[in-house]
Amino acid sequence: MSSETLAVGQNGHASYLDYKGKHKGIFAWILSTDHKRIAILYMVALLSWFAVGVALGFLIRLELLTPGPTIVTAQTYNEFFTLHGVIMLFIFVIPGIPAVFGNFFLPIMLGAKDVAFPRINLLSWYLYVIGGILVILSIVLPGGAPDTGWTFYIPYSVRTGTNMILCLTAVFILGFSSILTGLNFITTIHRMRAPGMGWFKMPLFAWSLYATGWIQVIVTPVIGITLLLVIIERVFGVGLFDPALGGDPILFQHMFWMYSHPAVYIMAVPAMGVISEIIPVFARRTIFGYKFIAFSSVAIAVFGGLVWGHHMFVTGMPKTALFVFSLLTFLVAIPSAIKVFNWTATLYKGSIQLDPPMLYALAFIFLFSIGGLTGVIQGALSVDIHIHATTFIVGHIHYVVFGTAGFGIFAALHYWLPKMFGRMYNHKVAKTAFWILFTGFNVLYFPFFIMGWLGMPRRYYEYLPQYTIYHQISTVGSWILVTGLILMFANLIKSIKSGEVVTAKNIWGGETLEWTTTTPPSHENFEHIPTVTSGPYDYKMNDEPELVEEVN
Ligand code: HEM
Ligand SMILES: [Cu+2]
Repeated sequence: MSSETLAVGQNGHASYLDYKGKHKGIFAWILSTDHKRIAILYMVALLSWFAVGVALGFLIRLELLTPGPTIVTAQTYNEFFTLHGVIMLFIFVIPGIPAVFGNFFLPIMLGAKDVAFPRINLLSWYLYVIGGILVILSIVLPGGAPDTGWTFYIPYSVRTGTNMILCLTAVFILGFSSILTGLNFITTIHRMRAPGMGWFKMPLFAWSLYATGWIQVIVTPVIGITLLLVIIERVFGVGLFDPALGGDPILFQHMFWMYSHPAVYIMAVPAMGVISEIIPVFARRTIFGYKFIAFSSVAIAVFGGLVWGHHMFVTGMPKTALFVFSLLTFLVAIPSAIKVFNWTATLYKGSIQLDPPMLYALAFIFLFSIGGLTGVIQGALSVDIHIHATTFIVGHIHYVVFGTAGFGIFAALHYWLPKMFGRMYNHKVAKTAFWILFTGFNVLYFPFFIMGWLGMPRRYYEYLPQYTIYHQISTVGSWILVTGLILMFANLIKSIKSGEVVTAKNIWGGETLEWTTTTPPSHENFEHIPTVTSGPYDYKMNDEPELVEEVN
């Protein structure tokens, strides 16, 4: 950090970036228990992994440019899509928003000095890093990178000779990191809200982390145990899942999806929380239906735990089970639709400002709607039998996961990064990058729906010539998308180094507590713990942000 960045807070305390504790240099960061520093540690690690994941996605698309072999062998292709899925899901979007923005802003938004268990918080980060290192080892050690797909389906995951144990252990450890973060946030929300901040005066981002925390704590142990059992089966040859040993492969699928469906909400609900913060600020209106948004997070957490069977419609489940899982899947769409309705109602008659965070928030609503509606299509039994294991599903995955958690992270970066570092990015570049990214996204992923509908299987290295046109459009889309990503990150990184200094506390004109602290916040967040008297979005129409001029 240059000395300029280390703006001394208006209350005379040094900012958290500048704070001098017991340790020096890098140790002042990797041994810090300050939630804000831990958030930055997570951010650096997460975004580096994202770059790796994107590179793999880019290579997968390059391979699919022509119907036959293009750049790699079939085995390498299998490793690519496995690692791409494992990295993007378990290392990028699942920890994503809670680990970075939850850590940084939850305590501040509640008027607290830190999370409930700061040391456990640091431990979560270490577990996260260890999990990541194990994934790297599984790639580079002899034996070869995992090639089962991110779902680790039995029996192949028991029989393949690749480094499965390392990879499974990695996901197991990453799960612990996730559980500890969830536990920490639940306790923080219960115990550390500022005086006056009742449950319904809590920002919606806090509600979303609360619901997410419970999902993390309840369902993550299920995947932990499941993967442990696969390891035991591989090492000792006990027949738990592999039919050749007398096991039941369908049991594995049940256990896997009992976690992995709710995991979608571990990714999406915090992103919905971010969007619920951004929309009222840039529409200059009180959020419509606060309680509906808050409770729909909880409803999603509850119903999301009951629908895992929709991943298994073709496994020969009893008809009653098929019917019940399909019905519940339709029901879970309701709380999601409630959120979309409330965001839209907030926008209606608002005075909308299309600053970069708002552009990402609006894109989120659009992409999430496509992802959600295609999910309802897949939830219909007869249709799913036709499109199961086609690229239609991969299209849906990307709209739902990348479109929500990914765009949620981008929205949050543009909204909160200036607060975190006290420097503003270039708005024109940010908007240009957004449009390139948004165009690339749709050109890349929309063809997945069409060719999947026509029968193109997912995870295939080669394809019949009639699919060529869709694959080529999609690959061109990946080039556009990656251009947008590079531009977006270059702009943000440049801003941290040399962007215009921002000292205003309330950069966008928000009403939540993080906008009452200095920019960047001081080590202890607040000089005095605030007493909360009004709701989080009591929007006064004539409130103006302190920094309104465009920074170019
Ligand atoms: C947040 C970002 C992303 C997430 C969470 C994500 C997640 C995933 C997951 C879970 C799969 C596995 C699907 C399966 O099991 O069949 C997958 C496949 C794929 N991803 Fe991504 N992805 C992301 C970004 C990208 C990017 C940036 C690209 C391209 C530049 C990309 C291209 C692909 C392709 C082409 C496949 C299909 C592989 C195949 O079916 O053979 N993804 N992605
Ligand atoms: Cu699901």
